[in-house]
Amino acid sequence: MRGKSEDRKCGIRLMKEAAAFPGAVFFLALSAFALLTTGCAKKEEVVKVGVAAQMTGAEAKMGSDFKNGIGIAVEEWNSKGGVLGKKIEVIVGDDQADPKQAVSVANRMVNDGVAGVIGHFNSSCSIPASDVYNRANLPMITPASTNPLLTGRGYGGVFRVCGTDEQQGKVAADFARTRLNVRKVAVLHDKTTYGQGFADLFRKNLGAGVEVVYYGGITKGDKDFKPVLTAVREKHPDLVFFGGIYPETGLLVKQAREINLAVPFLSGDGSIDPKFVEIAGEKAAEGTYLTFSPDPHAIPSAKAFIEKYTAKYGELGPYSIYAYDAINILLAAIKEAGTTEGKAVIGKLHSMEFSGALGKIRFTERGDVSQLPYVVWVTRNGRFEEYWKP
Ligand code: ABU
Repeated sequence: MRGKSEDRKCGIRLMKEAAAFPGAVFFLALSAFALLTTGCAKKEEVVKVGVAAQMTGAEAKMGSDFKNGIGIAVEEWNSKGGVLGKKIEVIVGDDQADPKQAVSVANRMVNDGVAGVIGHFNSSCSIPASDVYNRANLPMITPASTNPLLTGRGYGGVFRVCGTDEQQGKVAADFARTRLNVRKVAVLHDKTTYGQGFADLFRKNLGAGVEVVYYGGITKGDKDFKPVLTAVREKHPDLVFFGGIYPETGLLVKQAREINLAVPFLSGDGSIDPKFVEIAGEKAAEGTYLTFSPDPHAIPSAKAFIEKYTAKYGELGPYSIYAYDAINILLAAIKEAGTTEGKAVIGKLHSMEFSGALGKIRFTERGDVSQLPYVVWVTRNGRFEEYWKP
């Protein structure tokens, strides 16, 4: 019989192994089998929870941010005995920001017997994966997927602790029209569910006084955006909006400056990460606007988590604290339900009010948070600071 501290070590080792390789859930299954046969962990002795996001590739920073926030929460729960009298084990799934991989990860999570999943990051992954979780009555809470469709299909067990692009698109458009007083806007997106959806909601909310002089998609993973930026420059916009994630936002901003397209850029929550500045370069990134929720450093209930996170991992990732709240809500619902049975846990998630690091969280019938404001941030000297509130 192995001791409790050894069980905990096993859980941490699984997480590290899983994060290190693409197709991590498959690898994890092999690792788990080996551990079971050596007696390191017995299936019935743990409650498994899943974290699913891109753990490898250009956006891997976002997956790490999830994993780090969840790791802190699970350590806290395990130090107090776990949940339902069992230790909690985190199963990591690498969806590689790819919708097909996300479905494969979701199936593996179901087969592995997790009690719920925190994830995914990309709306284009969360939406198809949620079909799998819904069929299995498995609760899913995304920290970061903002596309409205995710919670718009009547799936009772799909939740998010972030806002939606309906909110974010309106705030971005109000800012462009009333604060920047733009008259001509170029709208770019990365052709993903999130990127194009956000761009379309931004465009919809601009109103009649603002002309969209250029609208088009770029391809994720491409490295040369100068042809599209040259076409944008010929339309003389006052502002370039981009719906997408920081690897492409960084390159777009950098290359825009290189071809003397000097107008401001406006993007959103998928780009507000130090990696954006690293890719664009501090000089090119200066003055870029980004919509996101308000600074958690100003929220008293977030202080303890932020201190713990920064001491362990360095700078807080944009969605680390959302992942922390999401796993805590899931574990609190399991505890209140007194079981890991999916329908019972989902019922608790709908009825409970949770005091999280970000404040009080209650889910609407759709599974959205009842309130989450957006503000506009600006990039100054390589850092992000709050700039405008609607
Ligand atoms: N919300 C930012 C990026 C994640 C997504 O919704 O695709």
